Amino acid sequence: MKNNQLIEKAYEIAQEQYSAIGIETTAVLKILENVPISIHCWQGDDVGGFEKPDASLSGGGIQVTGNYPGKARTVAELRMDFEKVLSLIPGSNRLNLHAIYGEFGGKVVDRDEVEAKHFQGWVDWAKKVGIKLDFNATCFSHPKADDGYTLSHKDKSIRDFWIEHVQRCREISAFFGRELNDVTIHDIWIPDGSKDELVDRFVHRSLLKDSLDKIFQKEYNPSEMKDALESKLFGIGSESFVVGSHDFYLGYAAANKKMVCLDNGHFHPTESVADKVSSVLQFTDEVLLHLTRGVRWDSDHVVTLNDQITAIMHEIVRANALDRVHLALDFFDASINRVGAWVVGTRAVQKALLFALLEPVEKLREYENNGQYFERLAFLEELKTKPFGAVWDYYCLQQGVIPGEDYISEIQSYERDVTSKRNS
Ligand code: RNT
Ligand code: ZN
Repeated sequence: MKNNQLIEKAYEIAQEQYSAIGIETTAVLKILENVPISIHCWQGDDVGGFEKPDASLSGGGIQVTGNYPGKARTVAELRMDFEKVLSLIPGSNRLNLHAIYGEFGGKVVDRDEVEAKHFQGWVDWAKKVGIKLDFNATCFSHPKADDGYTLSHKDKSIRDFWIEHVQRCREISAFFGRELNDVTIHDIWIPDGSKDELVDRFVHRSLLKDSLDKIFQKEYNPSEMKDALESKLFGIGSESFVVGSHDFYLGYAAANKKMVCLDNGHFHPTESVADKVSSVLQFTDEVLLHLTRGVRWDSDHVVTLNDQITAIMHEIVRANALDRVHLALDFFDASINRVGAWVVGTRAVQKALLFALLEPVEKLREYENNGQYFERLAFLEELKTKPFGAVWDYYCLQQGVIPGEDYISEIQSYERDVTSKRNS
């Protein structure tokens, strides 16, 4: 039997099995198809960007490891690689850009000079490819970030420089939103913090608050752009103190009607980001997630279908909050094929979401409400081995995307024909 026929046959059986527990797979696949994943551009070139001079990852509290050959060296190569990625993942997804990825025409354009025109090419391309865009200010990899502070710097001129940058990035975000007819989410993450013990915690946090107030003075139409604030627990070089902590941004977001960005690499490893969804959504309308895989620390490994990601998706679905939670990716692995890394990570998130959507929540809730806790536990265990892989394969087929592991050879040919020919 041909592979596709096998997939269809397996799906028919899976469909019946899910139907028996009250889940209609066709309806589930319709939902899945309409949940976009905001795919980060920076997996394609190790967070390098296209500034002149090169914005190499420094002064930023983030690190990329690995030197696998074939990384995108130009905007054209990055777009080409990303189009390859899009051809291998189902659904309609988004591209998440950083300010250092503009087209600066070989000129030195400092961060306080970035403009919408530097991103016109991305907008034209996005229209052509049919995707929407998200955006990020780049407050790292810059001499003015080298001593570890940006928006909370004690030197006003440095603060003002970064305020100007972020204001411009919000403007660019609104431009994306208008041009592409869909809200662009602008995420602010800053590396500010200290390697060693710090005395002036209060001062830095009040400076950050003040900078944010200035940044948000200009209001944008929420159909064009929305703001998110991303916290962190620690970084390389900011082990003892991070200005933009979770408490800080959660407070700021709740008081100022912004959303927080929860990056699941940015918490203590035993802390559950899944558990935060139902708390945060009581006080802010929406939330942005940066999905990643921290191995022992915030290591930004490629997302896989693991307990953490599955738990997050369960929480979103059980809270009926798919329209209030924005899913974005944040990992960068330079030690393996980068296009492959992108595809593995995106598909893993989509699989986790499918897994969560295939859960008969009502039945579980009924057990819970009746105090039938053994029944709840047993059912949850059984759900783990239902044939969800058959539904996933069928979904890929239906979306015109290679199902199963057959996409590996697609990436191998792309490597052979394209990326391996690039000298870095
Ligand atoms: C860093 C944050 C942030 C970055 C990107 C590149 O710790 O997670 O989201 O990874 O902006
Ligand atoms: Zn992040």
